[in-house]
Amino acid sequence: MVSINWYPGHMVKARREIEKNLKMVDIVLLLLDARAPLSCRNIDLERLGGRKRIIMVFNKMDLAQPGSSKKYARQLEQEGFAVASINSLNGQGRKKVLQLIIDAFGEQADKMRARGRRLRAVRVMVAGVPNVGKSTFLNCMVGKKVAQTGAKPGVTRGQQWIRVRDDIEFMDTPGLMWPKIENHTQGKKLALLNIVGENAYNEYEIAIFLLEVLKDKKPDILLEKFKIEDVNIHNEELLEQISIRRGHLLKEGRPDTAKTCKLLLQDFRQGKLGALSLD
Ligand SMILES: Nc1nc2c(ncn2[C@@H]2O[C@H](COP(=O)(O)OP(=O)(O)O)[C@@H](O)[C@H]2O)c(=O)[nH]1
Ligand SMILES: [Mg+2]
Repeated sequence: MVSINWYPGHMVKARREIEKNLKMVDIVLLLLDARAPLSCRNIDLERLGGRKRIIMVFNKMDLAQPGSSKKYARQLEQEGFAVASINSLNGQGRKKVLQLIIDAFGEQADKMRARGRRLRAVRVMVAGVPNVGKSTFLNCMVGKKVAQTGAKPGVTRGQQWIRVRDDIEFMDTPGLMWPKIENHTQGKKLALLNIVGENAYNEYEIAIFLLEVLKDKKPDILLEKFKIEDVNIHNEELLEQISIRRGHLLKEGRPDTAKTCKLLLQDFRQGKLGALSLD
């Protein structure tokens, strides 16, 4: 099992903050990593949302295999969620997300109009696991830099609304939530996606897991990029061969597998192994 060293204090605080913020929004937009949307889900948050509309957005679509994303999008749609995919780095898919927000607010907007009330902008809270791209997504939706990306979650300032259009505003602090880890494989996926924090897992174990995924889904990467002749060998041997092919050697000439593990994880996370889905 990937042992996860959580900090319960932070988790409790984050949950309380989400609960408080939920009262102020119409819609929760749950950001999921398109490479493992189901593993990033958080039933706890879905419950906290109560009867509020939840929109599921697969972020980092550029890094996922389209067939896999489609399959899970359909599955979530069958569960009754609105689903869209986006690449927050270039804005691909942005329009559909805006449309889903307007659609999800439609019924409530009609009610407000019927009661003769002035229509206000729909309020949206973005939520998701660490590193899923909440800040990047917010900046993408707004069209300018309003949230710091790649940084550790910061201290919450006073509540502010970020206007995306006249009819849509986002809460400026995304709801940070930790994934609920139900099993060993999910834990490994979340570690590989850089969601659980590097102190919580063993790089060797996660790199071996990545090799297994590659063997299964993209053996071409092993054959062509790493010049492996036969992928049907033991994982340890495969790792050593990759070390040698990439020139990761210790002084005595032995393969430096620790270095290779680190770089394999980095390559995957930077998209250098191409689109690769985990779920
Ligand atoms: N390839 C790709 N990377 C993304 C996308 N969205 C965010 N990222 C990257 O994911 C990392 C984490 O993003 P950030 O917005 O800081 O995540 P947060 O912790 O959820 O706020 C950063 O390195 C972003 O550049 C995307 O759609 N595609
Ligand atoms: Mg952030």
